[in-house]
Amino acid sequence: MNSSFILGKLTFDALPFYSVIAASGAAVIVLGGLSVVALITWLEAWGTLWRNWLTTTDHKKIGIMYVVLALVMLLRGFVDALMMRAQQAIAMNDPGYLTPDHFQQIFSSHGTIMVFFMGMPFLFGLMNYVVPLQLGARDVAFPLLNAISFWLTAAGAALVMVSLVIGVFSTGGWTGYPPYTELSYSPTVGVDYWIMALLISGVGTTLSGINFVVTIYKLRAPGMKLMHMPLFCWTALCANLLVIFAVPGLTVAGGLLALDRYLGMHFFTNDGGGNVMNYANIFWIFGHPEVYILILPAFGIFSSVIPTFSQKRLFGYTVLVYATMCIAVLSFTVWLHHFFTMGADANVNAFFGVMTMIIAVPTGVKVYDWILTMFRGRLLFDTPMLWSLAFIVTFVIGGMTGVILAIPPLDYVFHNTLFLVAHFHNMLIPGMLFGLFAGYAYWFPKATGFRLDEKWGRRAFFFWVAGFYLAFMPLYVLGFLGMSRRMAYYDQPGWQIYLIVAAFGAFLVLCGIISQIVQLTVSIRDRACTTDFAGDPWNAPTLEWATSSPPPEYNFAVQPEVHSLDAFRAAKEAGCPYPWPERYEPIEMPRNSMTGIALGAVSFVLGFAVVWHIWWLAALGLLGVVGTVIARSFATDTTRIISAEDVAATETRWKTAVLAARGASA
Ligand code: HEM
Ligand SMILES: [Cu+2]
Repeated sequence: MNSSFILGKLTFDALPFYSVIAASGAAVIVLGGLSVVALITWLEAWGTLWRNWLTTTDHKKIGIMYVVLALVMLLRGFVDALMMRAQQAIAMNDPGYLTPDHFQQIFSSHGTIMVFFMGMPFLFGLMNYVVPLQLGARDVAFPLLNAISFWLTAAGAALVMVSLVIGVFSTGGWTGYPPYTELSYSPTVGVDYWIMALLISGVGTTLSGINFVVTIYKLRAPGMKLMHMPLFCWTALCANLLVIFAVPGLTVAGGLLALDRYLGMHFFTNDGGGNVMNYANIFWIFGHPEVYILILPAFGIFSSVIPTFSQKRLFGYTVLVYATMCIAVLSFTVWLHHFFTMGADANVNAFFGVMTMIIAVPTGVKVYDWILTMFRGRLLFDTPMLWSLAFIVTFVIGGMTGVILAIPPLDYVFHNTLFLVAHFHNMLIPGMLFGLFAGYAYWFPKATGFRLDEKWGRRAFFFWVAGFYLAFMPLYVLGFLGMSRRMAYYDQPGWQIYLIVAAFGAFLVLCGIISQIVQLTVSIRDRACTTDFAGDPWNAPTLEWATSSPPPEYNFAVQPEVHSLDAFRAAKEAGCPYPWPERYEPIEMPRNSMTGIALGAVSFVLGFAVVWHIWWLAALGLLGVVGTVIARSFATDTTRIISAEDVAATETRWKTAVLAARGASA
């Protein structure tokens, strides 16, 4: 491709007018973006948005922004999934409605979005909101860095979205394996978009990992030992340690691939002295821990939800903590099971097969602990609990299919078939997404002060679970019938019926997602009836419930003292859940800052310019990154004081509400 100085490789051809489908996708993104902008302008909300959200350094608001980003990306990733399911349902001896190239872009963006721009932001959103509250802390250790991490993640997500309108996305799958993703086989900008999106968001994620580990080690309430932490904090700690050690692997793999593509190096080209197996190893040393980064925090959520809605204590807390640590460590010992068939020695394969199966042991222990927590409990079937129950059953099925894949000779048969696709969706949807939904419903009243509508929540739940089974169980059969993954069309009549059932399942999931959108709307409409300012709607044991809903900016006026596990329950049992100090102290909080959003913006410009080889713009973008950091280093007035009177006023308003709520229930 020719490139000019001004626009690099960017030409009019980059716009998606070559295909109706691509053009409609682009139109949805552009019109969606424009209508959001129009709506904000119409509401005259730019000022509020800027002051209260875009420049915030409050971990709770950053958490909410992460969740919003994740939900938007869930919609995008799901539309991709629906398109693939529709294509495969009709593509029997028929080209269907998607070209093969377009189909490849769709599965690549689907996988990339679901893992990096839906799952990760969703769980970082929940961790952001909840972990400091559960620790009894005022904020995370580095609030500004937290904002920067969020905006870098958003910049990566924006690059993926922009690829829909300007240019193309990668066709190399979510793993981006060379040699296919080398310049000679993938000459378009698609792979470059993929690399830049992952590099930029990867930096954000790594910084976040450091931030959370430091927060958990350093900012626990006075008296709170590590073994007093709620399990969600433990899983967050382990997941973030994995982030620190694993995500740089992705950055290295992506960075080296970029050097191959941009500077003609040969890290991964076999005929140039490189080796593609280096990529497979580096990628999966990241990639396998990544699935535990996604799943461990969800385990933490289930460990909060199940005891609360069984009205019992969590069974086997200590065991669960050690099981979490075991899983975290073991997750680094199994990466080679992702390429059993790529020519390693039989003993090497056997070793990694056994290591893989060993992870089932601590995981199984956890499942027993959850079941024993429910045993003889008085179960309440609110939606967070429903998600947890569906998780336990479905996840066990997925785990068993994982053991099948961990046996190298069987993997020789099943790898690259839809059996594998069925397996990992069977782990990730109940194991991660249902956990995220459970957490969303569980902590929603904390974040907003009112509950989610239960009726629509149940409808969403039933559609999702039925949809999941119909969409993915047929894929196990298709795997047995030998259907490879990533096929745009096929000529085996026996397969089609299963693909039609799977498409119907995806349609049910769509109904589930629509129910969730309705649920949110209805809940906001009816919020007057479900308001819970007092803060403890589920009678829960942990500290995030010991403050108002939503919590004040400073979380706790008086830092709680902790002497045991389940600190808030202990305080309730001792009869003094809410401290009433004689007088309040002024509280110092970080000021807002535009550094985060500015760094996100210039990183986006840098990424976009590099994708299109617009070198002058890339230089400006880089200058912007360095300049923003330097500019920030001159800021001195970075904190502000909330006066003791303001704290007292806020606290009195809340305590009055607590007393009123108690009076109402007594
Ligand atoms: C909720 C409904 C979902 C549906 C209907 C769905 C459907 C699909 C389909 C049809 C494929 C392509 C299969 C093939 O290779 O032929 C796929 C691939 C994939 N999906 Fe999903 N998916 C869903 C949710 C998710 C979620 C929640 C995640 C992750 C968190 C996820 C991660 C992936 C990944 C990583 C791939 C592989 C992409 C690749 O081949 O590079 N999916 N999915
Ligand atoms: Cu793995």
